[in-house]
Amino acid sequence: MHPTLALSALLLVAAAPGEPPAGGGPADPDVGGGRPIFAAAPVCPGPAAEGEARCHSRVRLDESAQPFASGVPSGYGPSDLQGAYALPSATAGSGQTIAIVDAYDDPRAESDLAVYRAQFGLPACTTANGCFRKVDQSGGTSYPRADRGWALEISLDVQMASAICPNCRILLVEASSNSIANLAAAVDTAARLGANVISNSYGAGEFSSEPVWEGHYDHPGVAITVSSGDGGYGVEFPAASRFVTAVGGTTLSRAAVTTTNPRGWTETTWSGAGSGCSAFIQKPAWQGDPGCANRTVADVSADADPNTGVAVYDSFKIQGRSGWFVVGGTSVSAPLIAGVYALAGNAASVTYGAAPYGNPGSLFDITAGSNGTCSSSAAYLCTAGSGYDGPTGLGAPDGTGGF
Ligand SMILES: [Ca+2]
Repeated sequence: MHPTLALSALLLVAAAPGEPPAGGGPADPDVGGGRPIFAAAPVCPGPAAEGEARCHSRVRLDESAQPFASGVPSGYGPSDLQGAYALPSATAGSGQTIAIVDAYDDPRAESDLAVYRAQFGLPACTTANGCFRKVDQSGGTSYPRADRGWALEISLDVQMASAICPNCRILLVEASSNSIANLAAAVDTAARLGANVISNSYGAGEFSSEPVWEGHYDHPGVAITVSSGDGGYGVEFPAASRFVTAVGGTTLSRAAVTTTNPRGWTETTWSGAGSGCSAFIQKPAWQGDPGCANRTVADVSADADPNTGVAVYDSFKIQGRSGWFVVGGTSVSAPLIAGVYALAGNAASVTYGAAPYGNPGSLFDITAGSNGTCSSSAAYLCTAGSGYDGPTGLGAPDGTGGF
C-alpha cells in the first residue's frame, strides 16, 4: 500500500455521506445512557483488485478525521474480552501455537507486542524466550517491505491472540503482498511450521477461480479462522472456504449483571460484518441452513464493531499517529476466535469448522441486528435471529466448549 493511497482511503471514508460525525475520541461506550457513535475508517485501502485481499480492520477516528491515538489504552483489553466470553485464559493454552497470516512487514510487531503485554500484565512473548517468531511466507527471514496499514493490522492480530491466549506461542507469517496467491502460500507455511491454529484477517471479493486456491486452506488438524469482511452483507474469500471457520462480527456492550443477564454483557449483530451464500464453493456437510445450496458465511462471531473496539498498541506510525488505537472490524473477531480454538486445544481432532455446529449450546446466540438487505425468502442470511444466522453464525463463545 502506498501511503498516499491510505490517506485518500481514510479521508474518503471519513467524509462519506451518512458517516456519523467523529465523537471526540474514545469514551466509555455506556456513558450517558446511549452509545456514542464514532467515525472509523478502513486501515487498508480498497476495494482490492480481483484476487487481492484487503485487511478487515477499521480504526476509530478523532475530530479531525485522523486515526485516534492516545498514550493510554481505551478500547477493550484482555480482561474485558476474557470475561465477556467466559474464557479460561489464565490456565489453558500452554503448548499451543497461533499463527497470524498477514501481508507485508510490521518492523515493530515484536516490540509493540511487548508494550501491549506489559500494559495488561501478560507474560512476555519474545523471540528470545521462544514465544514469538516472525517469518516470511517461505519460512525464512527475508521479510517483505513494510506497510503502515497492514502493520496496524498485524499489531491488532498478534495482540488479540495474546489477549485471549496469553500462554500460547505466536508465529507471525508475513506474505510478500496482499495477493491471495501470496497469502495462501503463507498459510501453507504456517501449517508446515507447526501452527495449531491459523488466523486470517483479510479477504477478497469472490472470484470464479477461488476454488483453485481453497486447497491452501485445507490443513486437517489445524483450525483456521478467517474474518467474514467489513462491508456488510456479502461474501468474501477465503472466508467462503469449506475448510475454515468463517468469523462474523458483533457489537459487544457492557450491561448490568441481572438475573436475566447474568453475563453482564449484551451482544448484537455488527452492521459491517460480511455474510451470505457463496457463489462458487459447495456446502460443507455440517451446514444445514435452508436458504443457500452452497457454503454459507459465517460460522461463529465475536466483537468487531469499532464503537465497541479493542485497544491496540502500534508505534509504526499510521497517518503520523502512534500509540494506543481503538480498532474494530472482523479483524478483531478472527484472531479472537483463533485464541479460543487454542484455549480449547482440540484442533488436532476437530473437522475444519464443524465443531461449533455440534455444540451450539456452548455459544451465546446472537438474536438481534442486521448487516444489510437480502432476499425475504432467506432473511437469516443478513438478519440475526434465534439459532443460526449469516452475520453471526451460531453465535459467540461462551467458554471453549464450542471449539
Ligand atoms: Ca442467532
